Parts: sequence; C-alpha cells; structure tokens
Amino acid sequence: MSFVYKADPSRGAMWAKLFAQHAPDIPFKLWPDIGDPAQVRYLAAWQPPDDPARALPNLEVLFSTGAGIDQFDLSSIPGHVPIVRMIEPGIVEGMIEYVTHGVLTIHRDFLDYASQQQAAKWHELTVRPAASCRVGVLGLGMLGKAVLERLRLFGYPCAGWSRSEHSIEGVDCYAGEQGLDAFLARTDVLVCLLPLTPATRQMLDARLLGKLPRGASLIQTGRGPHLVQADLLRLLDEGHLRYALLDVTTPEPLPSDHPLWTHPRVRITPHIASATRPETAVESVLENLRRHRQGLPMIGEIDRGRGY
Ligand code: NDP
Ligand code: OXD
Repeated sequence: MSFVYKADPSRGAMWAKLFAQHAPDIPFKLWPDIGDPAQVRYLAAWQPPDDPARALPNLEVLFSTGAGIDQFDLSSIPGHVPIVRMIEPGIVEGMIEYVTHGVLTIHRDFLDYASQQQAAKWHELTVRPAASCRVGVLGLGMLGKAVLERLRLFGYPCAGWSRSEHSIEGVDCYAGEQGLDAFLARTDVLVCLLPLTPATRQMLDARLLGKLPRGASLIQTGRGPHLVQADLLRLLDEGHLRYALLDVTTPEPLPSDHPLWTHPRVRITPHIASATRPETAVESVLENLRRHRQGLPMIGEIDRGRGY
C-alpha cells in the first residue's frame, strides 16, 4: 500500500518530510517515482494522471491538493473512488487576507492614489465610511463564509449568495436564481468564491455584471472560466465597473499581449490568493485516511452530482 503525491515537487518534498514524521508507516512516493502502480491506494494531486483507472488500478481515494476540484475530469475517475477536496486553515487564512486587502484597496481608493502618484498629483479624495461600501460574496462555502465573517468586522454591509439557503450572523444571505438580482443590486464590491461547475462557468458576463450598481468593482478569486473577460473589459471601458482585481484568468498564465494586463483599472495576481499549507494539509489528509480506514465519511468529500 502506498500514498502518492503528484503536484508541485518542492511542496511534495515538504509533504514527504511531514509524512515521515507523522505517519512513518505509510509509504509515501513522489510522482513519477511511484514504484509498483498496483500498490498505490491514495493519490493527492493537483492534476491526476491521464486515465487514472489504468494508471493506478487499485486507487481507493483521490485527494485534491487544492480547495477546488474543477481541474479533475470527473468522468475519468472510477465511480467507487471518493474525491476529497482540501479543507485546511492555510487556504482559508490566505483567502481572508487577499479579499480583505482587495476590499480595503477599492474602498479606500488606493488604486486611484497609485495613479495619482504616477502623475505626482497630491489630491485628497473624500474618505467614505465602510458602511457605504456594500460587499457581496458569490459562494457561501468554506471560503465565502470565512471572508464575510472577517469583512463584517470592518463595518462593511455584507451579503452572500449561494445555491441553498444559509443563515450567517451579520450577513444578508440570498439564494438561487430568485435571489440573485436583489443580491447584485445591493453590491458595490462583488467577490467571486464559487466553484467552477457547468452551472457557474461563464456566469460573470455582461448580463450579470450589468446588474451591479454603476461604479461597482469585482474581485475574482474563483476560477478564470467564471468570467467572460471581453464583457469585463467592455463594462470597465463604459464606466459601469470601476475596478477589477483578478487572481484567476483564462488561460493561466494570461498571455503577455492580453489587454487585461495593461488596462488601467485592472490588477492581476498569478493565482496566489491562497495556497494549501503543507503542515495543515498533511494533518487534514492523515485525519481523512484515519476516517477512511474506519469507514467514516471523509471531510471535504465532494458530491459528484453537484460538481463540488
Ligand atoms: P465550497 O464548496 O465550500 O463552497 C461553494 C459555495 O458555492 C457554496 O456556498 C455553494 O452553495 C455555492 N455554489 C456552488 N454552485 C452554485 C450555484 N450554481 N449557484 C449558487 N451558489 C453556488 O467551496 P470553497 O468555499 O472551499 O471554495 C470556493 C472556490 O474558491 C473553489 O472551488 C475555487 O474555485 C476557489 N479557490 C480559489 C483559490 C485561489 O487561490 N484563487 C484558492 C482556493 C479556492 P451551497 O452552500 O448552497 O452548496
Ligand atoms: C485551490 C486553489 O483550489 O489554489 O486551492 O485555487
């Protein structure tokens, strides 16, 4: 029996050390040096190998090394193999930091001040209270909820939108198609923390973004294909949207001649909003291995039908 890691090799080396410390009884292998493929029971991967059923015929559990699993082709993974996404505090803390920074940057006009500095222009803009900057988060899962719980401490009026009904203290919760327009109409900074599924692909288009109040901004921390990038550029140029902070794009990396790079009201980061922290990730995986052996449900097991 062995556990294989197939993702960034330098992080893999850290996982190997942590497995040696905390689970020396589990043979840990780094892709592609996996030994006998028939021995592999567990795989932690960002991208599984092509045709996993053939490559690893006795696989029992597939762990994603990230919170999302949209990079997996679910149809290629045998139905009896549970797919478990990464639930660990490092991802959550990173996302809270990134989105909080983004909301503060937009609310406190730091991007306008950056442009003013380039022009050596000393000009005070009116300082608006947090209460005037309404934040709305698409997705009320592990990340959306954590981000909202932090943002509301700053005094931002907070709302969230999800598929099913939620109730979160201090957050106006909207759900489903019927709740979407009202949610958008009250949102000055829209944050996308949805999983990428057939239902959410290309969802951030001109129609949806056009329902935000004029002057609203977007923080895109979900997945590149949620957003119709041409529509975003058009809405920015028309002045309907003020700023876009993009951590994810289509494709990744974004080609060097893409107009998003040079748009004066777009900021781009290379998919770094948050990252799995090896120490807590290994803890989470070991806990799930224990649960799996005891026949208990694992934490973060995805529902293939919903796609997340
Ligand atoms: P969760 O699975 O915990 O939560 C997903 C949320 O989205 C749920 O509230 C769910 O609703 C909602 N949702 C899903 N589909 C729909 C839909 N069709 N309509 C309305 N709401 C929907 O995910 P996480 O919070 O852990 O992560 C969210 C995403 O963040 C990841 O899938 C990934 O794409 C992205 N991410 C990005 C990172 C980065 O560095 N940029 C890092 C980590 C994650 P319900 O509650 O009703 O089920
Ligand atoms: C993730 C990511 O899904 O880093 O964890 O995007």
